[in-house]
Amino acid sequence: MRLSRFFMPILKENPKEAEIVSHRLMLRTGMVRQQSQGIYSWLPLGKKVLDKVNAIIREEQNRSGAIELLMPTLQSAELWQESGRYDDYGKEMLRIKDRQERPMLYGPTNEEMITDIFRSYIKSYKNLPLNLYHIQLKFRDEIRPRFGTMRSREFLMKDAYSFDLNKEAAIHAYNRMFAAYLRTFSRMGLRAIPMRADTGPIGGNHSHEFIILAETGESEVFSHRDFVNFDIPAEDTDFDDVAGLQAIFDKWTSVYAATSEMHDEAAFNAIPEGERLSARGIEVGHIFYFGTKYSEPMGAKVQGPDGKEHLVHMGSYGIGPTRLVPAIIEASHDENGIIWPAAVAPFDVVLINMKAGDAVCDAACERLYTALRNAGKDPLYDDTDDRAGTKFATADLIGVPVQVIAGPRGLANGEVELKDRKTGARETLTVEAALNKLVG
Ligand code: P5A
Repeated sequence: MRLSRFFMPILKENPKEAEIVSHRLMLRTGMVRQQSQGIYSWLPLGKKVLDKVNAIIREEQNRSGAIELLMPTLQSAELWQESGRYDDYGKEMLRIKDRQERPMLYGPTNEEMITDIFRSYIKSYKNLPLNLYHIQLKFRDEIRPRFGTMRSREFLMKDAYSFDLNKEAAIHAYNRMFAAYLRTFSRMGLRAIPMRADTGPIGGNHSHEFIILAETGESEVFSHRDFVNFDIPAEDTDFDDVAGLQAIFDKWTSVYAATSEMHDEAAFNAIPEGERLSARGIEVGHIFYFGTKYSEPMGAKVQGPDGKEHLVHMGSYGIGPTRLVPAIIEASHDENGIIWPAAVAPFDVVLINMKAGDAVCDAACERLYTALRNAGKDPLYDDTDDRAGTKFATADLIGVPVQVIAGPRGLANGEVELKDRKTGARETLTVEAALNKLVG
C-alpha cells in the first residue's frame, strides 16, 4: 500500500478523552473512530489488525475441531422467552420492535439461537460431538463503556457452542477450547492466564476467564507466578486425545489463579510470599460449561446409544477480538507508539522514502516495494512528501515490526537502513541484501 493513497488519519495531538495508552494510540493512529458512545468504526489500519486477530482465532478454532457458521445480530425475543433469559438479562439488552410490533433484540450472545439451530437438525448421538462458532457483532448496553474498544457497547465476539451426549464428553469439549485458547493468545504474543471465574448471566459452574496481565486491566487478579513458565500446547496437539487434553487442563489449573469475584484469601496466602502475584488484568476470553441449562427449557435432545432421549450437555466459549486489539497494545508499546507482534501487525514492513521526488530514492523505493509485494509481503510505502522526521515518527507510532529507510546519502553507496521497531537495532545493508533479509 502506498501511504499517499491509503486512508490513515493520524492525529497530531493526543486525544483528551483517552484514559489508557491503547485507547490513545488507537485514536492517534486512526485505527478506530467513535461513532456514538461505545460504538466504533474500524478504519483501514485498525481493520487490518482486527482481520489478523480474527484469522488466528479462526485457525485455532478450526484446528480444535470447531466449525464456523454465521448467525444474525438481530434475534427474536421468543427464543429468549423460551430459555427464561428475556426478563433476566435486564437493561444490558437492547430491545427493539420491528414494523409488526414484534419484539426483537440485538444479540448480546447466542446460546438460545444456536440451541434452536441444533434442535432443528440434530436428533442422534451419532452427530456428536459438535462445536459451532461464529465471529459476529454483539451489543450490550453497558453502564460504563470505556477505554475505547476495550469495553464498548457494540463489539465483536468469537462465540463457540459445544454439544455433547453427557457431562464427560462435554468436559472434553471444554478442554479442547481451553487448549485452543492458550494457543490463540500465545500466537498473538500474549500470555493469558486461565482463572476460575464467576459465570454471571451465561450460567453453569465450571468456568475460566483468560486474563492478560496489564496495569490498566479492569479485573483484579491473584495468582501464582509459575504461570509464566508453563508450556503452550504445541501445533500438533491431538484434540481427540482425551487424556492428553485433560493433562493440559490439569497442569494449567494446578496452581492458584482467580479473579477478585472468586478469590480465596486463604488459598492465596498459602502460596509462598515471593511467588504470589497480585495484579490487574484484562479478560480476553471466557469459557463456560453449563450442562443442560439451555437444552432443558428449549428441548434440545438426542437419541443415545441406549435408544433413549438425552438432553445435550452444552458449553459456550467467548473471545473478544475488538478487546484483544487494545489488549495487545497495552502489552506491547513504548513512548513512541505501538510495537505490533509480527503475527498481528497491520503491515509487514514500512518503507520510508526520505526524499520523495528524488530520482534515486524513488527508483530504489519502487524496486523494494515491488520486490516485497512480489514476494508476498504486505509493505506500507511512505511515498508522501512529509519531512523525514515526520515519517520516522509515524512509522514508530503505527508500530510495524520492520522499517526500511531509504535516503539519498545511503543510496549513493547503494545502501538502505533496516530498523527493528521493537529493539531499535539498526543495520545498513545494500538494497539487495536488505531484500534478501526481508523476504529470506
Ligand atoms: C461465551 C460465548 C459469553 O458471552 N456466551 C457466548 C459467553 N461470555 S462473556 O464473557 O460474556 O463474553 C465473552 C468475551 O467477549 C468479550 N467482551 C467484550 N469485549 C468488548 N466490549 C465488551 N463490552 C465486552 N463484553 C465481553 C470479552 O473478551 C469476553 O471474554
